[in-house]
Amino acid sequence: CEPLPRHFNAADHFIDRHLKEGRAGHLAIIDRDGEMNYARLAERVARAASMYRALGLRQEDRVALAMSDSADYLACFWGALKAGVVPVCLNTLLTPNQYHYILGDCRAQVLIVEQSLYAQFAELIPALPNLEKVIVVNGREANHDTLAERLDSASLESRSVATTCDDIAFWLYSSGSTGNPKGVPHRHASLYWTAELYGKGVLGIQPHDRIFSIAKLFFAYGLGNGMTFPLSVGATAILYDGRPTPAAALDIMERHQPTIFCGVPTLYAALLADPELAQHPGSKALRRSISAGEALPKETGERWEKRFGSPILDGVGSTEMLHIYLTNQPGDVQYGCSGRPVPGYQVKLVDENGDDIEAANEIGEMLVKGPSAAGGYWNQRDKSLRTFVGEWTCTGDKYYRDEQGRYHYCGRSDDMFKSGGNWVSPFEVESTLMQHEGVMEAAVVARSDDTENLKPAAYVVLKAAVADEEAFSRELQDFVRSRIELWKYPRWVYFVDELPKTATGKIQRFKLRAREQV
Ligand code: 3SK
Repeated sequence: CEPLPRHFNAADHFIDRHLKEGRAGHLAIIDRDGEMNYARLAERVARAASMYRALGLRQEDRVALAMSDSADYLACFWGALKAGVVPVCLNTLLTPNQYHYILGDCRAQVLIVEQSLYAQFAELIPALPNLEKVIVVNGREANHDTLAERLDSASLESRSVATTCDDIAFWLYSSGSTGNPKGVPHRHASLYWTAELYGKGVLGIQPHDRIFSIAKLFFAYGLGNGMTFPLSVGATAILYDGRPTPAAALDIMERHQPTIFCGVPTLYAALLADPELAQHPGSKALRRSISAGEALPKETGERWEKRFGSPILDGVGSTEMLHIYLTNQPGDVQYGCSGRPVPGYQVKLVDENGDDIEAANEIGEMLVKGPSAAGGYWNQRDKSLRTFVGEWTCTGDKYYRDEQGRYHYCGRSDDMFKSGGNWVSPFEVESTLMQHEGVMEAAVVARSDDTENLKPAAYVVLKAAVADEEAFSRELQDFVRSRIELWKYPRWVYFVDELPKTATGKIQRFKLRAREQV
């Protein structure tokens, strides 16, 4: 990778550059309020930058954004970077307790909050010693200013603060499966690198593309897909501020004809299970679909490709690495595996002693190295030391590499277990269960049998109810037994309506492990 110049402000690159390079009239955003071109977006960003200065925020001060995906979000995010202020992007699905923790942890001085979310914050606001000002978006609450008033009365700030490429640009919070979320500060340069290496390098994004991301902008996956990738080339971001249901996704596909669709496995599966999809025209312009968050079941990829004519590129990323670093690539898709490293990133596998695994087909923990890695967690020395080891970031995922150099997911390091001395990858059992036509989703965990030995137990969401659950669970057990090694078949099968998941859609197996019986 060519190094970036020392002085680099990402707002110059992603926003103002388009005016200098003749793309002022290109369509930047389609959102709840209509369309906005790059000239208008740059103006809103400039006004937001002066709004922050007028609020008394200085370089490196933090502003918390609890906002829906919209042009207002982009104005507040990029205006902050332009002013050297650091936005902390809040997940809009959290509880007041979680917001209390995060706002205390990041010490934001200003909170910009969507009116529809205000009730979650109302009682916390007086109890946060660092919070000086609240601005409400898309409505009015108490005696707080509204974003519209603030932006309309702000002057046009054309200069960006002279940040360096290594200055912290923004924070995300990584939810993890247990404990409090961890603040992950990211650099200005990291935004540039994810867009160059994955957005351009893998997706081949072009100025005429229209991108629609099911994942919201406050997720690392959504931030790249729905914001930095389109803005890196002067393309169009289709932003949706509602719940990302299959019906909403279909409606947006039809109305706005995205060329690139960024989904997650559960949504792809739900779309394919939706009887409306069979008749639905979807987007005729679709040329790329991508998936991350969880491993994409093979059948989902195959069925989607058959239905829409273009493959799903399944990839793996993390909040710590900011976006995808391992992926299937156009022309090199093998469903059921995570593909190869994105050019510009390196991955390696290590054994329990931390020694590199060179041999093919041996399972080890995956570490990744690349220019978009965070430097550590905020205020969490022990967790940072365990995760960020020199130039490498530990992923907590177990993988093996096949003879062709493709990486195959085996499960979270914490989820793998030994049964009778043999390794069980819950992911492998789940993938096998999902090959059964009646199964929508499955999660597998270890459970002790009468002899205190660990055996696989499966929690299964069915596509449709079955008349005889006992007979069907035997059918599923036989199905798995006939496809993978004998010790891996689930000794217990529980039918559930849904699986416990994090806000990012990752299955919380620890919650299932804690259950005695469903
Ligand atoms: O969960 C993922 O796979 C992911 C992908 C891209 C960016 C961020 C994340 C967490």
